[in-house]
Amino acid sequence: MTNIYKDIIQAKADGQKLLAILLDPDKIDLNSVALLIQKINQSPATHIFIGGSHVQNNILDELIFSLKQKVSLPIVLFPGNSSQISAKADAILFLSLISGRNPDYLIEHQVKAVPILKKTQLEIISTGYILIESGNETAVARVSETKPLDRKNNDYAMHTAQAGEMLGHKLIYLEAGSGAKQAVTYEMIKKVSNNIEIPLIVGGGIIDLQGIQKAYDAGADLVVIGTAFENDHNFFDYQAQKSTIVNHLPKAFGTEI
Ligand code: 1GP
Repeated sequence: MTNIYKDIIQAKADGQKLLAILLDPDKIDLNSVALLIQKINQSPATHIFIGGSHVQNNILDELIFSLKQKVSLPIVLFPGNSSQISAKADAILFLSLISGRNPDYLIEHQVKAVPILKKTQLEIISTGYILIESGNETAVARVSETKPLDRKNNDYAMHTAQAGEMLGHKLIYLEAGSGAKQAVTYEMIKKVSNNIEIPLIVGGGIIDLQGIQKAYDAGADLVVIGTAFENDHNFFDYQAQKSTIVNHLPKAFGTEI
């Protein structure tokens, strides 16, 4: 059994920021996985998340197997539903879509996942998942048939996160949705992170290094980058060259870029 959650807690206690690259198996060509692996290893990522709203191919096991040959980062499932579980990963964000009011995504998919999870050694990390309105309809909103929270109502987002914490979730994931036009506001990140004890993940629509840095400054403990890296595997190289703030980056970025 891995200790991924314990490590996240430790990083938070040490003030170390974390960065996950999100891989959507639907958009990955197994033939070019060598380049993907090279770019992941050159990046400042601390975790790999794997998932998507409607993963349809069945390359999940094979992809994780290939990654594990050459990448030492923890591989964490970030599933859209119970069909996206692979025993080959290290952990799973066991999500409940607490911003939504669709029982399927609050509890039904989780119940269906149990018999599958019981046959694995995956570390299960209970996560309150909060979708925030972001200027365009995202795949999560479409697939889950839920309404995102008002991006200006920081108090309601905070109360939702606090309810998630009180219910026993171990992480809160503030999500604008993959490819979001607008990321979650820094004010909202600050409000939520200042008012929960558990670590805060932030993702959706973050497309540059400044966006990552600002999310950290606002209180995000772990930032997720999906689309920007998916569109350009050199994302972190260019970003490092372009950035004038690189020397001020948190420890997660180390000296590798
Ligand atoms: C999506 O938070 C992740 O669930 C990442 O979003 O693809 O916009 O980076 P992006």
